[in-house]
Amino acid sequence: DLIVDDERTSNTVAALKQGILDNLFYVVGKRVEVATDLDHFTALAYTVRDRILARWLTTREDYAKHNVRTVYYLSAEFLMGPYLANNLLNLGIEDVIRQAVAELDLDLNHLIGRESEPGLGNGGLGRLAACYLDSLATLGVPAMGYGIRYEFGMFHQAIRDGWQVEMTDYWLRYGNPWEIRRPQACVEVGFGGHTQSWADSFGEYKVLWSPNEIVKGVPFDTPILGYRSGVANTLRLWRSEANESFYFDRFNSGDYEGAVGAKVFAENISKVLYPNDEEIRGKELRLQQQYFFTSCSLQDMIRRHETAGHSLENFHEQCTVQLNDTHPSIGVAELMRLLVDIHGFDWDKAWEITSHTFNYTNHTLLPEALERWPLRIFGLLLPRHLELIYEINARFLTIVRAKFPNDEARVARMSIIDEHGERYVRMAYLACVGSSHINGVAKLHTELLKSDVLHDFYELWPEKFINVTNGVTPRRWLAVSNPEQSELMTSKIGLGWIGDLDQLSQLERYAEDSTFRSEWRGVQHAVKVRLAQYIAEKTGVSVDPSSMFDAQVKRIHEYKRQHLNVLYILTQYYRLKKDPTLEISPRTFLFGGKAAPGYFMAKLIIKLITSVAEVVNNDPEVNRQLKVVFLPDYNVTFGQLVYPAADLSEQISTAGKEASGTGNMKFAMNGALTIGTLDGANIEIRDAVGHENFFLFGLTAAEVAARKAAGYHPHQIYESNGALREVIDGIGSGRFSRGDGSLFRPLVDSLLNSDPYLLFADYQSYVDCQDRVCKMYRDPEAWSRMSIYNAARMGQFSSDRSIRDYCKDIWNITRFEIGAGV
Ligand code: 26Q
Repeated sequence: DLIVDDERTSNTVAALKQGILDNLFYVVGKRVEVATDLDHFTALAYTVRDRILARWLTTREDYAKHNVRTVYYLSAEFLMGPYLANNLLNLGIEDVIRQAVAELDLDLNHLIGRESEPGLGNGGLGRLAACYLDSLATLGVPAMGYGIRYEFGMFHQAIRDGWQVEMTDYWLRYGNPWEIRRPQACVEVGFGGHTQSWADSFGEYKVLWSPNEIVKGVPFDTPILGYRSGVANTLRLWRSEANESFYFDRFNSGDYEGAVGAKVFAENISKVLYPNDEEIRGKELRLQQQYFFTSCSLQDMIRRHETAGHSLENFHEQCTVQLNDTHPSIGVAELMRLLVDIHGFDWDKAWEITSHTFNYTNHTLLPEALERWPLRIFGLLLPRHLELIYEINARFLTIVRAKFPNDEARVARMSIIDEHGERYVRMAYLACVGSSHINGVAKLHTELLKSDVLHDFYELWPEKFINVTNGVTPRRWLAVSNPEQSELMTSKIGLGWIGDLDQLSQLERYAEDSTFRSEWRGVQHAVKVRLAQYIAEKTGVSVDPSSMFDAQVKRIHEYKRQHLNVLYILTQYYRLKKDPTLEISPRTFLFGGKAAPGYFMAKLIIKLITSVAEVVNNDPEVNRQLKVVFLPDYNVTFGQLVYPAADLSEQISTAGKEASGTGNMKFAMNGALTIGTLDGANIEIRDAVGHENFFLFGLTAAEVAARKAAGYHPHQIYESNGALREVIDGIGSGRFSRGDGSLFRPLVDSLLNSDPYLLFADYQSYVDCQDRVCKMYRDPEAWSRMSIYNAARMGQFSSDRSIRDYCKDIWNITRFEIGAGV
């Protein structure tokens, strides 16, 4: 036998150096003398990949031996972030690599910084998928992520004249050393056309779908390492390409335009990630993307299942599919099509398999964000699926009528087809009907799904609903991003916390140890210096690392209320203008986040932040106590810099609007204190860290609903609160926009007239709470104590816990024998 994992891939410094030089020469094709940083990064990445391959292939064989269920995580987004540092940690070769690289006169941190991140996601939902892949591999769960290999990921954001400008993200420009193209595993996906039905010779009803276009899906695989588990799972992303025979048929028959058109159609599908814009409805390409990757993935699963020698009848026993929101929910109809039309199953058996295969995770409470597709568009693109959905719906509504007789209003409310006015397919309802389990992503969110958004479905199938609170991976978000704090923690409690975050509780006793607290502050300061340098380089603004770092980084959205944060900044600004001798804790307000390109109000909020920053930072009367920084192009890489450096984490959404939040967890793990509302996972974080270690303000979700029901009048609050009035008048008058009183009018008018996210109702409570924060920061001992308790009590917010919950409550996976301890 040929041994591939031999001395060529051993982890001695000498072998690693040789590996880097070999890869530089044979793969990158450069001599050392002319190699750039990027060449060195690429050679290093290949050297690391060489050390992943053996376990990647072995993992597959091990899973096959154990014959356990496989989890397929279907997601339109995977926001992976850079791989190199994470792979080094998970392999356990960071130290030897650092030395090997140093002996080649290179700097590892510098090379790590050369990697451009695959930003194939918008925000929380895509990043959650990435954290879950990390935990699945760490726990040794047989799992595969399926998604789209977008050629252009999330746009890059620049700030010009204070406004957001979008630029394309060509992340593949210099190649991607982590992926392997697998052209032999390609599949075909049809679009458009028509259906024909007939009775076959046995009198059975048959349907043939003849699509107009056939597109090829080509998989690109990336290994996903577990943390020291010996496991490497796979992320399989599909790229759409022209189907050659389909293309040449047209070409040869003289239909040149048709041939070129087909090629353009095919290659367009995986071209670009959609930002989660306000008005997405009717974007046909988005539906094409969703069907494309879902169909590719299901066909691939069936092929793998059959190749392993299993019968399709047992599909749901071997495979479980998690739908990351409704984006892949067309899979319910697609699996029915594959089973009934292609594999000849009868309806009932096919439905048994399908409905036991899928599970659906919901990520939103905003009714306007629930995905629905106009019937006309849907029927033109997927005529067969629409027929199947009608049939699924008819049978489903029979069940509704049986359980709730004489309640046609309920039937209309629950129908998968929305028949009020223009007709739509309601994707969340399709997902609910086709899934065994439906889960929310935090306790409050799941309760609100049951009582509100999906209440009718809860009444029909209460047993389907469960909660799985989100989590984040402590590997990337602590061990990789915050080496300073990690080292200090490890020096006291050992390394075990990285694979078992509950062990952080052993830090609790150090909260009362003043020596440790002072070490804790030393670490925090060092990390802040690191961020301050970066800010100076990127923006030219100098910030004081001993000021409080107050951070709000997340997508810009009215419900997340970045503008409430601004109202507080301006409140402080006016207080200082009136009394320059006022003693407050110097604070640096850090903002980061992208606005959807078509979301005008979000873009105006960015302009407001940058405008306020310009005034505040240049006013010598206040700029020793207040600094405001908007950091352009917030992404995973920058997140890794900012979470560790924050003293205060802003989690200030209107209660009942943020499904969970995950940045809240990343901050708290890194020792930041939270100022937050009782929303999403904030509630569980506060219960975990202790109410005395959390700055709470604002209305509860129930109070928000009651205020709205009673008739909410923001103008009355404006009239009766002098400080608020001064701030709003300042913004409205042009004081922060060089005298232009019209610039922020839409924002001010929206607040005064409707204020849909209740900023005014929460304003005073927020200001009072911020004043408590200020006071507390002046007592470093008390602050550090609270900070340590926060970090020490975050164990349950590891994505390892979330994945264990999914295994137990949804996927019915009870054995973890592959990874553990290998
Ligand atoms: C839908 C249709 C067409 C185009 C885009 C979209 C689209 C894309 C992305 C809709 C939504 C998203 C992303 C949603 C998201 O990130 N939700 C967040 O999910 C997190 C993980 O569960 C939660 O923590 C956040 O509370 C939730 O806002």
